[in-house]
Parts: sequence; structure tokens; C-alpha cells
Amino acid sequence: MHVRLRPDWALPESAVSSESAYRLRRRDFLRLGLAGAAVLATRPLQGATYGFPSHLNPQYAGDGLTVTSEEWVTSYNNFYEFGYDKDDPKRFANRTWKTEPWTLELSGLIRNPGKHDVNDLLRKLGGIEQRIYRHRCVEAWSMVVPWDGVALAKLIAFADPKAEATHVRFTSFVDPEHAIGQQGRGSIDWPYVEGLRLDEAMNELSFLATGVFGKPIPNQNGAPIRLVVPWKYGFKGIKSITRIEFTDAEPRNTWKVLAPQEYGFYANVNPAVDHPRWSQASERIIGGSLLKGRQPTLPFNGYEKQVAALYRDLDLRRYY
Ligand SMILES: Nc1nc2c(c(=O)[nH]1)N[C@H]1C(S)=C(S)[C@@H](COP(=O)(O)O)O[C@H]1N2
Ligand SMILES: [Mo]
Repeated sequence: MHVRLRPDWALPESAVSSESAYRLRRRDFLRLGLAGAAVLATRPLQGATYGFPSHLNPQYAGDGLTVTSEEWVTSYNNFYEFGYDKDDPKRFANRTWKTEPWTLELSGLIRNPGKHDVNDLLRKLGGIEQRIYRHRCVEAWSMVVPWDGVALAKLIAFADPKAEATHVRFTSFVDPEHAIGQQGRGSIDWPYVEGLRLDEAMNELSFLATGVFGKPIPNQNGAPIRLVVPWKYGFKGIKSITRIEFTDAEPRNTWKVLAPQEYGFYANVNPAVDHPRWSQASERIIGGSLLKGRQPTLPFNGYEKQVAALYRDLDLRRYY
């Protein structure tokens, strides 16, 4: 099953031979070490459909989009556990903070609760794939990022939710000794938490990223596992997850708790609903040129076709 139809959300990739994609995958075996190799070995070619050699970036990703350079993706970050400035996470998340080994707990209204070594769990879920997704921060900047990981729906199937489960709650870590942003008295009540409705979480776009540019995800991007929901503002994409819990009520989420007039639970990318401090009509392209530095924001960040039906009965102005 080496040839797959492209799903309709896939950004067209540039001319890359499956041979070079396969070589990239071979290198991953080395980079990821034994645990990662076992993950890939279960279905070694699965990522090849979307694979490309990272040394060619920036590169055309279709729709007039360019994959953001690896340098920008891994050095322009929001990760408040490691400081408020965009260049803080790269500096401060790579000093003494260790993201391996890492335990991920599955809990709440499921038939298969438990604590798992994250690599063991990924091996059980089987098969890392690559997804090139638009990435849009509520601060009105955007990137295009080639993630590696697994569909969140796979993990949900493994967890086996009970009928009462309606939402999924994600919790990041607390480690003030190694996370300088968690030291002292700040405005954020750690840990960072996020949530999705169960049907949103089951959507095929919802993704757990464990890699980027064909390499293990760097600490500053949310190692070893982070959420990616590309039709929502970036703050929904919680990094460095320690617990995924199934609930029967809408979970609180960090930014809504901090400033409910500014940030909601849904946070669907919407050019028609401005943030009080940022117009959402257009977005700044990170790493873009002076000539083409901005572009119009797309409803649901360009994924309207895949997700609009989830919100058929929702007033998107009220539930921003
Ligand atoms: N734990 C945690 N997750 C987080 C954040 C954070 O501060 N802490 N910031 C969010 C925001 S606002 C954005 S835009 C994205 C940024 O992801 P990136 O650095 O990989 O681009 O991570 C999100 N996930
Ligand atoms: Mo963000």
C-alpha cells in the first residue's frame, strides 16, 4: 500500500522523488534511535507520501505557500514556560530540561486508562506520518510547518472513550526547576491546559506531532509530543503534553482563563472576528519577503471544507 490518494487537506508538495523521501525516512531511523526506529519499522513507508528533504527548504508547498524555513520554525516560538520573547524558548528549553524519558497519562472517561512511556505508546499506535499544515497564531502571524506524528483519532481509539465522554482535556507539565517561565510569580496558572470537543478531536486533521522537518521535535516546539489543530489559533496546540483526559464537560483552557474577552474555547481561525488587539483579516508570513509579507486570513485557516460542519449550529461570533 505504497500509493495513497492525497487527502483533500494535503498541501501539494513540490517535485520530490519517492526515492529521496525514502532516504529521508532511512535517516530518521538513525536520528530517532531504537525506539523511534521501531515506530517507523511497523510501517516504514507511511511517511513517504508527504516526505521531502529538509535541506531544500524553504520550498513551494502549493496554494502559493512556501514551507517556512526550519530556522524560523525552530527559533520563533511561543512557549511561555520558557519566557515571553519569541527567541526565549529555543535558548531556555535546551539547557537542563529533559524531555526523554517522558510519561503520558491517559485518564478519565475511557476503558483503557494508564500511564505510558511516550515512545512505547507511539509504537502501539503504529506508523508515523508527515503532515504539512498551515500554522496561524492569534497574534496574526503564520507559518507552514511539516510535522511528523500520529492522528489524534488513533490515540482516542486506543483510549476507548465511554459513551459519557464529550470532551478531551490536555495538560502540559510543571517543572519550575528547569522551566524558567514557571519560576517566581507570573500571571499564568501552571500547568498550561487546553481542550477540544470530542468530535473536534476525532476530526482527521487533529494531530499529535512528535517530529518536524523529519527530525524529533525540538524542545522549543513542544517535545516530545504536542497537539496540532491547524484550523484553530496556535494557542490551542498545547506543547509537551503529560496527560490526556476524557471529560463530560468543556475543559478550561489557559488563555480563556487569563483573558476571556480576548480568547475563547473554540479559537477557530476567523478573518471576520477580530481580536481586541489584532485584526484577524490578514496575517504576517513569518520568513516571508518584503514584497509578499502578508496574506489574507482564510476561514478556518484554509480548512473550511474539512471542519466547517463541526460548527453548523454554533454562532462563531459568540463562540470565538
Ligand atoms: N505548553 C504550552 N503550549 C503552547 C504554548 C505555551 O506557551 N505553552 N503557546 C501556544 C502558542 S500561543 C502557539 S502560537 C504555539 C506555538 O508553537 P510553535 O512554537 O511550534 O510555533 O504553541 C502553543 N502551545
Ligand atoms: Mo499563539
